[in-house]
Parts: sequence; C-alpha cells; structure tokens
Amino acid sequence: MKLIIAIVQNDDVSDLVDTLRDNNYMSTKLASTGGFLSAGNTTLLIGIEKEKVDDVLKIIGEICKTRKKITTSMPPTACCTVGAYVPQTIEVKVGGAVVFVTDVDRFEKL
Ligand code: 2BA
Repeated sequence: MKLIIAIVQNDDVSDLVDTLRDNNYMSTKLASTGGFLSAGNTTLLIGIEKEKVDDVLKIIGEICKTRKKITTSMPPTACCTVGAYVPQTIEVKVGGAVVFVTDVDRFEKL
C-alpha cells in the first residue's frame, strides 16, 4: 500500500476531492499553510494500492492548476536600515500540486 501526500491550492480542492470520490478513492483533507507564502493550502492524504498510484497522480495533475501569486519581500533586519523600507513584490508560480508518495508498512481500520 502507498500513501500519497498532496499539497494543493485551496481553489482546486473541492474539484479534486469530488473527482477522487467519483473514482472510488478516499481522501482526508488537512488545512495547511505554506512556509514561503504563509498562505493557506490543503494537504490531502490518500491511501491506495500501489497499482493505483499513477491513476491518482494523473487525476491530481489534470485538476490542479499552476497559478501566479504575488508576495512581498521581508524587510531587512532593523539594525542596518536607514529611512523608510519600500517592500518589493515578488511573483511566484504555485502548484499545480506538490506530491509525496510513500510506502505504508501497515494499514488497519480498528
Ligand atoms: P509555500 O511554501 O508557501 O510556497 C509557495 C510557492 O513559493 C512555491 O510553490 C514556490 O514556487 C515558491 N517558493 C517556495 N519557496 C521559495 C523560495 N525559498 N524562494 C523562491 N520561491 C519559493 P510550490 O513549489 O508549488 O509549493 C506549493 C506549496 O507546497 C508550498 O507553499 C509548501 O506548502 C508546499 N511544499 C513545496 N515544496 C515542499 C517540500 N519540499 N516539502 C514540504 N512542503 C512543500
């Protein structure tokens, strides 16, 4: 058995969970926050048989879109600055999805 851990954008989650359910894949949604943007995203846990990993990855790839997000650079440390700090905006591409596929040693429903 395998565990897919997929970090996806909130805008894609309902379509993705619905499509997974339609294809008989169970998933668990966890609210998460990206370390770089400090913005909310969603982590899905999907436990499945090894042979089905590629099918699930295909579904994730089809639904999760790449988007551009604008973030503001952090101010330099206060010690060395003179005058007002003008924040710089940075554009980053987020997604489609960041996916980890791991082995599951044991799976039980107790
Ligand atoms: P965030 O950490 O908020 O990152 C959002 C996007 O910002 C990333 O998109 C990437 O394009 C960019 N980014 C991240 N760190 C950067 C840096 N040091 N310099 C410049 N740009 C940077 P994605 O790569 O699609 O990642 C989306 C989200 O997936 C991340 O949100 C994070 O929550 C998660 N993630 C990505 N890689 C991960 C990893 N190796 N381990 C755990 N979580 C990861």
